[in-house]
Amino acid sequence: MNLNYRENRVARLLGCSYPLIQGGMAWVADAELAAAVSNGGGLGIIAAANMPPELLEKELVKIRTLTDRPFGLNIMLMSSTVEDVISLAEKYSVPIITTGAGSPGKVIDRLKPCGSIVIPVVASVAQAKRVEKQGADAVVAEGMEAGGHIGELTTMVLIPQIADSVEIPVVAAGGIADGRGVAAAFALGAEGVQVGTRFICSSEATVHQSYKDAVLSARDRSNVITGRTTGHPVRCLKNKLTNRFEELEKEGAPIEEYEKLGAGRLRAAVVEGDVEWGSLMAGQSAALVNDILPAAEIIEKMFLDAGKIACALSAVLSLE
Ligand code: TUI
Repeated sequence: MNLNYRENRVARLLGCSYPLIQGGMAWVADAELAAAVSNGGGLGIIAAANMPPELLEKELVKIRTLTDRPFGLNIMLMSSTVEDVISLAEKYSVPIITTGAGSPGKVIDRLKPCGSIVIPVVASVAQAKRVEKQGADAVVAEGMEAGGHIGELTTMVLIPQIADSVEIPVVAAGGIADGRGVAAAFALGAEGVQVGTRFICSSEATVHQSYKDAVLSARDRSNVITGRTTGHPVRCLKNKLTNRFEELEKEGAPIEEYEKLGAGRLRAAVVEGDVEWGSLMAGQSAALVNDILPAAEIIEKMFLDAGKIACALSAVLSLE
């Protein structure tokens, strides 16, 4: 399919056919998924998360055997291994870096001189303005519909405010899982989208089948945010683990108790398929995900549908 994205700043910046970035989902976003997204015309992302550096290095070597297209690395700034991750990004000349969960100044300073494009994920106008000043090439504006660690604003109100506040391109994230979301994001002022949850249910995601099934059966109110009281709000699918977190929050339990309960829980969900006591990070868009498809088909359908919506809207919204 040939879509006219040559005029799009995000597709040009990424060197991709489509202005789409795959979310840097911890444990989910490995070389297999990232390569499938990149081969499908989007930007595949490997999530460094808290991965031991030697494992991350294997993923960086592996992706080059699976695709020759551009790919990215997501650096989770709260991780204790950030320094090692930056060194690996340098060593393997990773073309594109996204960051999350913190201020990316150090990453921009170290990796831009090596030729990497740096695109921080932010959740407020102030953060977007700050990263632009620090030298970011674009920004992912993530609404609280997203899965995992989130801010407080919805995609609907965050995207237009950030689009009005910065000159660099804005990529919308949070709640986008189909062509309707893509069209809405562009209507709000974004020039690209970041999509996470939808790709949990791609054929190439190596996620445990039970995790995929949990996303497939999610409904409108299947999500919950825990950790507001500890300052680290995280959106997951409801299960025994989130119920226990909520109890701890009501009791005002000490932070060590949360940490003990949460340790290793995301890996348990993704790798072992523990859907009761694992951390099933997923966005509100899980309710929109009803099938497992190859990543390339997901991307192609999203943009085909978005284009149809844009045409239909231009007829409906044009003045007489
Ligand atoms: O980072 C994410 N999502 C994540 S990270 C993650 S791993 C984790 N697990 C448990 C607790 C916490 C993290 C799971 N999901 N999304 C991008 C994102 N970044 N959302 C919000 C932010 C953010 C927050 C603060 C960006 C910048 C920021 O800056 C703080 C500052 O000092 O400016």
